[in-house]
Amino acid sequence: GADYRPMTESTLAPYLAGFSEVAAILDGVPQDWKVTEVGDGNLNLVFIVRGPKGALIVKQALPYVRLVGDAWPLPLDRSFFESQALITEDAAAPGLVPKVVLFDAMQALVVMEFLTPHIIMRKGLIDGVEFPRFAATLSEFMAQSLFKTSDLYLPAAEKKKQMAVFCANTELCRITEDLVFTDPYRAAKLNHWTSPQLDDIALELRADGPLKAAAQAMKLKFLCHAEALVHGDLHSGSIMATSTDVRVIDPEFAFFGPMGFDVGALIGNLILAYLSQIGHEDEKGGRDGYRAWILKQMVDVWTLFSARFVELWSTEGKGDAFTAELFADAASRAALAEEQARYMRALFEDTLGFAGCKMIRRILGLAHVADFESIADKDVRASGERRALRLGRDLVVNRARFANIDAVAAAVVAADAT
Ligand code: SR1
Ligand code: MG
Repeated sequence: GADYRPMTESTLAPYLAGFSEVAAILDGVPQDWKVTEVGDGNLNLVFIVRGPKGALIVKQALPYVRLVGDAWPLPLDRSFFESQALITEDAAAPGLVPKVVLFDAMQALVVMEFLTPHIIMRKGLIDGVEFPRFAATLSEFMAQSLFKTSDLYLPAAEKKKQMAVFCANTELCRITEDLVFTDPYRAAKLNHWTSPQLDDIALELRADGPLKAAAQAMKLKFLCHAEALVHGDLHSGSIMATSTDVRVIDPEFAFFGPMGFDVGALIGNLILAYLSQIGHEDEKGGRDGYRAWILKQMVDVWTLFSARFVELWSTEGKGDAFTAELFADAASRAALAEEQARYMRALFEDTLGFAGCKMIRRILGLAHVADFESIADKDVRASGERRALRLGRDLVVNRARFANIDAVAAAVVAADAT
């Protein structure tokens, strides 16, 4: 809009002074508020505002992709989708996302709860930090937020109403469609990788017919399987954690899509964290214990998520799909259990396919991850990335061949040993 202006550390406090709900949390007067811009993501401005009594986060959309610059315009309304998704997720999974204090459409800005002393989980994964509440929290978050926005829980009309809100998040979906599912497999201008170490494998994957066909099958699911409100960017940089608390942040890519896209993003990023440990060994010796912790999180998060999802379906399945009154007798309930197992198997295969796509895009596409980028020795970095590319391909192409999550864990260990 004409009145939109990107905030600065000087202009934010006077602007916020106009909102009593903000002033009530910060306390004091705007002159006392200390504002620091801390955004290091790909898209937005992020400020911490500290007052005498409390602190808040202010996240403001820029009209372009921060990572690339103003040559790549991006709609400001993504902050609306982020605020709506946070509210919907908080209703489905209370306490697992930051509370929204204020959304201002004109300034494309969300004011929300400041999480402290939380750190971005990706940073913790690089530094070898364990987060004891990770698997329990993320499995609960995904089970609740995906189930409660699906046709298994919502009346059809209500789901369609929610879909109508999020279906306008087309530009952010478009980023994913291009950057995750297409660009890594073609000569896209913004692609880059550790060169020359990965030049051969980058070209090999671009010529890999079965991989390209399988990645496009995943893209088609992303485009047309409107199963639930997905976070849309659920990697370890979208998680903030301490030793006692874990929260999910940043759902600006939210839309109604395939559930496996969230679960796969999470699992793919855990695998990237695992395979990048080779670059983060410390002087005290190896990271084997930490590798084992990461792998256990991957197994636990799938195991807990799938069990919780089926439990919610069995106890709260009041949506228009699988109409509860059809399953009143024991024989019908047994048939329902079989169908639930088939559904979870399909979701598992989607999860693996999306995980593999996410791994490949973070190594050959535009947006990389600090897990690998922070490894100074390019040979070491590329050795881990090469393993991740091979395993990513295997997950996408052979997703139907993995018997269970333990088989995936075994493949991760085998990949790391090559
Ligand atoms: C141009 S935006 C690049 C990436 O950053 C976000 O975190 C999403 O993952 C997106 O694909
Ligand atoms: Mg983000």
